[in-house]
Amino acid sequence: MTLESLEKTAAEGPPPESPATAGEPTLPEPPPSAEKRFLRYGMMPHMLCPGCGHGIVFEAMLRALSSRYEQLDDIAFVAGIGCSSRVVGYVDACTLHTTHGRPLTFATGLKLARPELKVVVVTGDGDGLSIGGNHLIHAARRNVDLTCVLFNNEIYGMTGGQLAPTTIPGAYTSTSPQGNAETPFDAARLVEAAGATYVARAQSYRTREFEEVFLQALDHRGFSFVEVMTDCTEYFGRTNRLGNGADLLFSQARVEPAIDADLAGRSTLQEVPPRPVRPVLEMGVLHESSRPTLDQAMKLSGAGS
Ligand SMILES: Cc1ncc(C[n+]2csc(CCOP(=O)(O)OP(=O)(O)O)c2C)c(N)n1
Ligand code: SF4
Ligand SMILES: [Mg+2]
Repeated sequence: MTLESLEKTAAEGPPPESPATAGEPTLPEPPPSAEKRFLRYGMMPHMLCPGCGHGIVFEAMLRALSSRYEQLDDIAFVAGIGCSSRVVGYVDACTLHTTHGRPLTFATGLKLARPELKVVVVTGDGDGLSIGGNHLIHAARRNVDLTCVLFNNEIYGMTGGQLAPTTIPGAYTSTSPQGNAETPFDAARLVEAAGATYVARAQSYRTREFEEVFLQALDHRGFSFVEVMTDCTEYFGRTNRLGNGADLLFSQARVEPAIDADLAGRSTLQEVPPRPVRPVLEMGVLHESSRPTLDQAMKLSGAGS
């Protein structure tokens, strides 16, 4: 159903009763919610699995954008390849679906050529930290004036659940059938050390906080990075027997000691099996600083003239 037809239905009210439903109460379809204004209806249905954390984060992104913008004509969304990267195709804005691991290179060129655009890169932990890891640290080092949102589901979702550089120790994946023996990256701290001037971490479990740091990142001048913990129900969840999408969200909450204590007494909470153990992660704004952006530094050196 298109946005226009939704609006038309909402304005006209319910269709006439058919004999089968005669007598039953019918309600008009609700008007589209604010964040749905920015959906590309022609791209529906989307390809995300039921319960996938990426959908929760994507909806939160749209909600944050709709709280700030009437239209998205001055924002360009750039993504690589992966289930996370795929979501930019569903935003009604300027979008660029690039090659695996390279969204930051396309985005850097775009920002230098069209400085008036706000550029937002959406990447995954495989896209941004494996094949694209080198581009990520250099974009941070150069302080390119853009926002990068990295959806970290600790696995390669799109290609069948392979080990990623973010997979937690002990986790089973299709390429670590004995359990992961490697030490994962701390994406946020890596990017901070490389020179990013705004770094935050959020969870799909608490979307309001994600929306807040996402908007702050958009306002920041320089390389802003938001790592958002999400869950792949199909591969990470099933392979590690962590339950369904809701169970996975609870397991995210339990890496925060304060929330864990609050949830521990609730009988509805399904116990998370002991392996793999999710590490306690710092959330919120982890770093904020200011220094010349790549375009400013180029102008100062005469390279950009
Ligand atoms: C050059 C190249 N190598 C490998 C692939 C296969 N590939 C596509 S997506 C992907 C991993 C994506 O993982 P991530 O970025 O974490 O996204 P997720 O699906 O987990 O959201 C891989 C290896 C590719 N498309 N191109
Ligand atoms: S494979 Fe995993 S990451 Fe990809 S859409 Fe399904 S649940 Fe989400
Ligand atoms: Mg991933």
